[in-house]
Amino acid sequence: MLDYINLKYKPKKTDLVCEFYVEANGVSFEESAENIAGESSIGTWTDLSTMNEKIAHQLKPKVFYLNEKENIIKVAYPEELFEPGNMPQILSSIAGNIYGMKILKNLRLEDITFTKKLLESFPGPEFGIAGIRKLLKEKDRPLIGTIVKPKVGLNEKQHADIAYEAWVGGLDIVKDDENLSSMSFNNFYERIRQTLKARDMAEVKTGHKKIYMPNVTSETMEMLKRARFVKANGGEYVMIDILTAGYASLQTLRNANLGLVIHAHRAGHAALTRNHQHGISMLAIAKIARLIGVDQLHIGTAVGKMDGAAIEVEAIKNEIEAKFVHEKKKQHILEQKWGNIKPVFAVCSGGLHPGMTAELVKIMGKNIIAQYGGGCHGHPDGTRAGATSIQQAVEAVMKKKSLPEYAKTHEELAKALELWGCL
Ligand code: CAP
Ligand code: MG
Repeated sequence: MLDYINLKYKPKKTDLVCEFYVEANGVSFEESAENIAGESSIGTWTDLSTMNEKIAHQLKPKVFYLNEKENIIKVAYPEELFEPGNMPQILSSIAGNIYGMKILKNLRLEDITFTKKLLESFPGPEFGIAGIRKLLKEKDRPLIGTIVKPKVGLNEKQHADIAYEAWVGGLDIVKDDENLSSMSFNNFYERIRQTLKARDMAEVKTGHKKIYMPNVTSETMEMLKRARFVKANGGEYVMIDILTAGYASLQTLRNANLGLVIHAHRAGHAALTRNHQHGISMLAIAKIARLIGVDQLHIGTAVGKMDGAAIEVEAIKNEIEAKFVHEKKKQHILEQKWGNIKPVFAVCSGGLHPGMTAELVKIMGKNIIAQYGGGCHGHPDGTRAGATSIQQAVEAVMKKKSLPEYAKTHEELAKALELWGCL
């Protein structure tokens, strides 16, 4: 073994630093740390005749922090171990083979701190929060949207009609669901044509900017073809499922520089993030996505149907004491100053209805995109009324009025609050 533990070592600016949660299996905590550092960089299970002083000296990572009580280690990796601008390579190192080692019972990559050189090797978001607010001409309030529901099953015309109802009802954004791409009953190209036409009509009718986020998730060549088609038909946005499509695919979409806002859905993230003893934290995923260049990212709601404690969800977005991250350091990953890398808009979605809006804004702040799927189309009077009830809920929050109070003079909101037991 190369003796990777050096508790006196102070990470350099040229070191990429990882924080891992570690549970050893039949070996000491120190031995597990040695193996993590080795297998994620230059080592393997035995000493090597092919190893030389130069490699060991220049590329050996250092385990500079060991906290057996809290199961935390920190490793500083020289940045030469990583190819700039290649996220799959970076993750094949620090989030690769190490998960399969028998000497570990559990392993979770909690956090990554990239170096300046690596940060600068990725473009980050093209638009970011400021660019999106400029596009929508909305400076202050949360942006509101819906997902056309049912997730799949509607044909192109039904999809476009429902989108129109949602926009005219008062929502800014309509998006496809994560599992809607190009189906036998709903062709991508035809859906885009019809839904963008519906968007134009809704803009004329309301006098407001409206956004459609078509899901271009597919094989990479086809994905680019679909994204270019969106652009050619006057679309401003695309959506991609970043985990199932993969980071290389996301890089392809971003690096194509199509001038489209990128909405990142995180379907499948919980396979990595949900078990707090194993996998990859959402915090780390958020950093990766921001660096590659998504403009908007699903981070959870804290109040809706999906798992994710308020403190954890908030920590990804806001500057707070993040209890789940060890040593209680400040985290504000999406909006943190990262050189020229723009801030990412946090998307809160999953099980939201108008009655949750005040609590959501209290936890997450106003700089969010709130999406209501069932919470819009589940309204007793249909999609348009559902959209209006959401708009009214946001209005109430902005005017600092309680939702039940505001509902006294706003029928759509009243019906939504009644349906979901908030009156
Ligand atoms: C929301 C949603 C999103 C979830 C994913 C859905 O719909 O479209 O996919 O938000 O969760 O299908 O569930 P509802 P997350 O409003 O009807 O729940 O954002 O946590 O990744
Ligand atoms: Mg969905």
